[in-house]
Amino acid sequence: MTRVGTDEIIAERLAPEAQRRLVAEIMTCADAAPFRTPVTPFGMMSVLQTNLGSFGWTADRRGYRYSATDPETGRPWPPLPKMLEALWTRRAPGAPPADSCLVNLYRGRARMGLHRDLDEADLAHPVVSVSLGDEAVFELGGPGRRDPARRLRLRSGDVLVLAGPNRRAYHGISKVLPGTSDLIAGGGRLNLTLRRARP
Ligand code: MD3
Ligand code: FE
Repeated sequence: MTRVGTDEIIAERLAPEAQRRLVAEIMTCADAAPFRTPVTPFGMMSVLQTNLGSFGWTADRRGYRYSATDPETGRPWPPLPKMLEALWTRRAPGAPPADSCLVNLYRGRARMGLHRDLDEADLAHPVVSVSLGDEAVFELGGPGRRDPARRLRLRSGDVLVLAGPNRRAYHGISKVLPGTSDLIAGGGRLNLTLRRARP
């Protein structure tokens, strides 16, 4: 059986100074597009979310979609910080520019159940994710809900690239380990997912 090595998913770890700059930029953006608790057809999520970039992932009791405006404010999402544009170009060479960054904030016992990300127009483009703050247990399975999952510890600054078969894999965050980082004021974990949502 062939197993993909961890190095093929975790591409790099950002330096502490870069992590601090990123958190400051994200929190400033969140003043204009505040974090909210998403409600989905399946109930309330435990993470807080907002978005950056041309399109943001939004949910309500009827379903999910990418939207050019924040349904809470009616305004466009804050622009993608230059740092994140550069990270996308470095880690997704050849793909069109990222047009979306979903920001997940895990506080307390927040987690994210197993799911797949299939709302983007072209699943051939990778997803690039950045973990910041407290460590998390990440589960990465296969294309079927019951496929065996690998369990990876994500640490602050880890940059993941999900491409190829992993792009369609079930995945989730089974727990966040409180007190493992002091990067985020008040504790918790931030996750940024950079994507090309539109064709
Ligand atoms: C694997 N976020 O926002 S990041 C999500 O830590 C999401 O907040 C998690 O799953 C988090 O949809 C996991 C790593 C990640 C992101 C996107 C993926 C893994 C992925 C898309 C496809 C496959
Ligand atoms: Fe996901």
